[in-house]
Parts: sequence; structure tokens; C-alpha cells
Amino acid sequence: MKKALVTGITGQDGSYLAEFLLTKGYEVYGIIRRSSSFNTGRIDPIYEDPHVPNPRLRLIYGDLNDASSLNHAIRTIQPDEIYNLGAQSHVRVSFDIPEYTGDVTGLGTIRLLEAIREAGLKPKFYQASSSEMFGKVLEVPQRESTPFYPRSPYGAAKVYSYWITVNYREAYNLFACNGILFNHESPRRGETFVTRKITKAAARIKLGVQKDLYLGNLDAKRDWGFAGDYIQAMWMMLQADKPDDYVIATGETHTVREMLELAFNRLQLDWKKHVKIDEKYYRPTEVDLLIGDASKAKRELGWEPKVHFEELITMMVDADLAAEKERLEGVRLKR
Ligand code: NAP
Ligand code: F7E
Repeated sequence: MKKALVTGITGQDGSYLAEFLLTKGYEVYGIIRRSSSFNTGRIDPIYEDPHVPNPRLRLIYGDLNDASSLNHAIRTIQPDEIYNLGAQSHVRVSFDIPEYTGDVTGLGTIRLLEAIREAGLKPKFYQASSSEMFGKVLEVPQRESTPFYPRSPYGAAKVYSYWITVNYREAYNLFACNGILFNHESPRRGETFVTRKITKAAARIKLGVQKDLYLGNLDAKRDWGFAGDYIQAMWMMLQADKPDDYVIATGETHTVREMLELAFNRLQLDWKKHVKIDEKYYRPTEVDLLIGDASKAKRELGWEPKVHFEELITMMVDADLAAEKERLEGVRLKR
């Protein structure tokens, strides 16, 4: 049975990837951080009852800023594949905690790569690279050969991780790949990223438990896809004949305003009556336009996105509406 080690397993992508790897017959090991409250909600359905855990899913404590925990995990598990999805992944927050972001999102990758090298192992390695590396874009659409121009501490840290992954591939002949993933969303998306913030607010406004929604720049354009499609590309990269770097995107771009309109329209709401602009959500430097060209992934891996933008936003609004109704029902029953 193949063994996969996933950092960031409690996150959006980690939870979809763990599910996917389990269906492929893998034994999955996830690194989790100690937290004062439970934060395994996204993987609870596959972990089952904590007293009767899934024997093929194991969680171990560790941290990307703690080299000894990574060394220990790799030496003891001896994984066949490693997916490095752990990161301080919020771009706006990276301006508030730039050094921490550099430590986890940048140096965390070298700690993991060094742990592999020191253990004398040759697992396949996936690095969660990001379209944020293209930042102030030097080419439209962005492809694997487009030069990087990061616009945030997060983007700069991801550029470091990208190049150190390439370097370990070339220096030590490691099967290491960068997936340059454009924005991808789902009902499991963190609630402070713009799509989820909007779909959750739309649901709450519809149900009368929220009145206004405060947002920042509505003109930014993003290439948004579905996380469930994108995690499959990660796995496909590690099954290819040779290690390489791939852009994963839909090839379509939309403004935040368009996304907002679509989400509110789904619930017959007029967003203009509820949305207010708050300067605090603006970034010191913005990424204005992202649109990816994933033709290399299609050609070489056979990967293509399946869920279209409208379908994705509908899926997210409907899920938030159902969850919010359930939450309110729970509150009503408790009274
Ligand atoms: P996410 O939901 O924010 O999840 C991030 C994960 O990283 C969580 O499991 C988090 O654990 C973990 N983490 C944070 N700090 C850590 C640390 N110091 N040590 C170990 N783990 C740590 O992110 P995502 O959307 O799933 O994205 C997955 C990866 O892809 C990230 O590296 C992100 O930067 C990158 N990426 C995302 C997108 C996108 O659009 N989603 C696009 C391109 C690249 P806790 O649960 O304990 O916080
Ligand atoms: O912002 C604008 C904001 O935070 C998208 C991460 O997963 O994808 C993500 O980074 C746009 C930006 O995602 C609000 O200014 C307006 O232009 O949802 P976001 P992101 O910054 O693109 C990349 C690929 C990653 O790698 C990252 O890990 O929306 N925006 N108003 C807002 N954004 C937020 N968060 N909140 C607002 O109120």
C-alpha cells in the first residue's frame, strides 16, 4: 500500500486530497498543528469517530516551523509521496505577519526538503505553488514560462518555495513538482477568502441574520476553479513519467463584482443594497488580473477542469444556505 504524507491536511485542499488518496487506496498521514480548539472539521467525515479512527488515515502533530517534527515524521513514516500544502495562505494577512509567513510558507518548504534529504529517502514531492507568484503580471494569460513578480509577502514566500523545489529536483534528482494553482474554491473554502465570505454572507442575509457585507477591491480579476478538480492535478503530477511544473487554471477570469452579483442573484438579492466598502480589506499592493493557461497540464497530464465558474458559485451559495439553515434550526431546538 502506498503511503502519502500531507501537510495542511486540515485545510480546504488537504481535506479533498486526503479523501481522494483514500479512494485510490493510499495510507494517508496528515501533519496537524496543536490548536486550543478542534480544527479538524473538514476531515472529521473521513476520520470517523475519534475513538474508532479510520485505520488508513493517521494524524500526527508537527509544524512547518519545527524541523525536528518534520524530520521525525519523514523518518518514521517513510512516505512514497509528500504533498506540501501547509502554509499561512492568506494574502492580506501576510502583510500583517510577513516574517511568520516567510517562515512557514517559504522556509517550511526547505525544512521539509532537507528532512527528506537527511533521511536518505526519495519520495515524490508536490509543492503547492500559487498564481500569486505572477502578481503584477508580465504576460496574459500566465503560463509556466511567465516570469514571476510577486506582490505580497505571501507571493514572495511562494516564489522561494517554488525555486527551492526546482533546485532540489536538479541538485538531488528528486521527483519534485510545482503545481502553480490559480484560485480554487469550494464549500470548504476558508471563510475569510472573498468567494466564501460572499456566499456565506448572501445566505445569512437571505435568512435575515446579517444585514451588511463589508468588502475591499471589487475590480480585481481572478481565475476561479473548483478545489475538488484541482487536487486531482496534484496527484496526476506525481504519477507522470518525469517531474515538472504545471499551471492549473480554468482559462477564464471574472471580477470580484461579477462573482458577488452571481452569488446574490442566486438568492434573488440585490448586492448593492447590502455591500459596503471598507478600506481595511484593500492590500498595500494588489494583484489586478489573473488568468491561467493550463494547456501543458491538459497535453501532458490529461487534466482539465470540470466545474464551471457559475456552477461553482451556485454550489457554494447552496451549501452555505443549507448549513446556515441547519445552524439556525439547531439554535431553535436548544432554546
Ligand atoms: P488553507 O485552507 O488555508 O489551509 C492551509 C493549511 O496549512 C491548514 O491545514 C493549516 O493548518 C496549515 N498550516 C498553516 N500553518 C502551518 C504550519 N505552521 N505548519 C503546518 N501546517 C500549517 O489553504 P488551501 O486553500 O487548502 O491551500 C492549500 C495550499 O495551496 C496552501 O499552501 C496555499 O498557499 C496553496 N494555494 C492555494 C490556492 C487556493 O486558491 N486555495 C491557490 C494556490 C496555492 P490549520 O488548520 O491548523 O490552520
Ligand atoms: O482575494 C479581493 C482581494 O483573499 C481575492 C489564496 O488562496 O488565491 C488566494 O489568494 C480578491 C483580491 O484570494 C475582499 O483584494 C475584495 O483581489 O479570496 P482572496 P487571493 O488573494 O487571490 C491564491 C491563488 C493563493 O495562493 C492564496 O493562498 O478579492 N477582495 N474584498 C477581498 N478579499 C478578501 N479576502 N476579503 C475581502 O473582503
